[in-house]
Amino acid sequence: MNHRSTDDRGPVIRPRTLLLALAAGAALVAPTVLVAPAANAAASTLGAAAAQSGRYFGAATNSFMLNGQHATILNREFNSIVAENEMKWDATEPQQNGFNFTGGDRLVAHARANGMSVRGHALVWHAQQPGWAQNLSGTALRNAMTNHITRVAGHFRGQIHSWDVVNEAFADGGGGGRRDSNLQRTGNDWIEVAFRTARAADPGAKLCYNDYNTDGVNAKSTGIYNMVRDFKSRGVPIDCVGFQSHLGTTLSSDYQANLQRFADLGVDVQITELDVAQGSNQASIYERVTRACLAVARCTGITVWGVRDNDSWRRNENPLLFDANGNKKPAYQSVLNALNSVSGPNPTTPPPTTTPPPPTGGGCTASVSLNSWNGGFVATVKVTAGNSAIRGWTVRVALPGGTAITGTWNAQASGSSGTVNFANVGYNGQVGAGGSTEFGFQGTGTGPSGTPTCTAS
Ligand code: G2I
Repeated sequence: MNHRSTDDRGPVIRPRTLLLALAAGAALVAPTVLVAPAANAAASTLGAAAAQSGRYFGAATNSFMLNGQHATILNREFNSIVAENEMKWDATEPQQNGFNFTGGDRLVAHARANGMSVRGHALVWHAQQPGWAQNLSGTALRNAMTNHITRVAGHFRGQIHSWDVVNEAFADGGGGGRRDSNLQRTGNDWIEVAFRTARAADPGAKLCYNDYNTDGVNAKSTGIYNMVRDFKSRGVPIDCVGFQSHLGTTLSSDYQANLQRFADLGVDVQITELDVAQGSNQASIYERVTRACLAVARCTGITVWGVRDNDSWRRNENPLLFDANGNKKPAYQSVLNALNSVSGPNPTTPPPTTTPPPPTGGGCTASVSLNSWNGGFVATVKVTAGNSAIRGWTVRVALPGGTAITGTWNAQASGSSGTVNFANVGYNGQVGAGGSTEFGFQGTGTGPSGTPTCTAS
């Protein structure tokens, strides 16, 4: 299917326009201008070309760059933007609980005014933390992290198509393990807590894990792969993985295969910070990355990390698609051609299932597993159907005095303290005989103790 939007078809006089022109008495000197566009007319900008297969093509920018030639190219070529720096922790929360959304808001407003979508970058990261957070540890840092995510993702709620919830948490080198950081030292579960908190704050955004040096099957990408697989199996809300793709003069031959293995776990993949060192291979590496994304149905878009070479954090490597004078480079043409060579597959979510609802009946049980620290907790509740399928469930949980729920995922809570009923949401009420599903909630104070009761419908 061709999803090309009308704005890339060039000036075409359509029959209706022609009739109106005639009715208005306009002179019609050249009726042959009534030419339909070729079915496979090439799009002339990156964004329009990517949109032919339902993908976005974005660029990193900064609010102070939204003028002159940078803005002209940005608005013409791209249909998505990401804040290069202005949505990071140091920029958005310079004092603890003192938030500044000026730059981020300007970027979102610019995107809206120009019909672009916005990626969010990045809620939590070991780098670019404000000084006050760098000096925190343990529970104080954990609580600061969840507060930061809640406030920032909450502020931009509904305006961000994908958030980099956690950035660069894995170590380089051969081990495939986590990077040491103040966040990692709060406990290995910090990443899943971050994702759960982000889901509660902006349920409509795709939630991504984002990292670099993951441009093929290697120890680091495999460590991340194992984490994503684990998250999916336990119902931790992760929707996408970002591959930064800050590339040199070579590209791993299994770049596409690596994207595909993540997609096969049931997450979207996105190329999030693409730039490629200038050299004889620049255009071909850009092209191969683009073709790899197009070949993976769940690769939903590409973002380049800047517009012109002189805008880049690697400016002495001239790694972008436009030179310092704003001219299109050979790499630009290779990307555009690649995007135009494919009109599908469209990134899709799996087709809706047509399985008939199971019959009413059968009971259920629920069990809680708790991650708690001094002052807060995350509870994961497993709901298991008895020996017949169920159509819905309600789990009743008694919370100790002083405990308050601050976020719930995969369930609807009746309140935030005391005895709380959690009911299934639309997509997880049906559970087959002996099958199970998970929901969770987090809060301040002490987590629930004892076994909750489960009622099936
Ligand atoms: O390092 C390249 C990227 C790797 N992945 C995560 C990205 O967030 C990261 O972007 C870069 C920006 O391109 C730089 O512009 O992140 C750097 C660190 O946050 C950014 O550099 C910083 C400078 O180091 C600071 O001195 C400066 O105050 O930009 C800041 C704001 O201009």
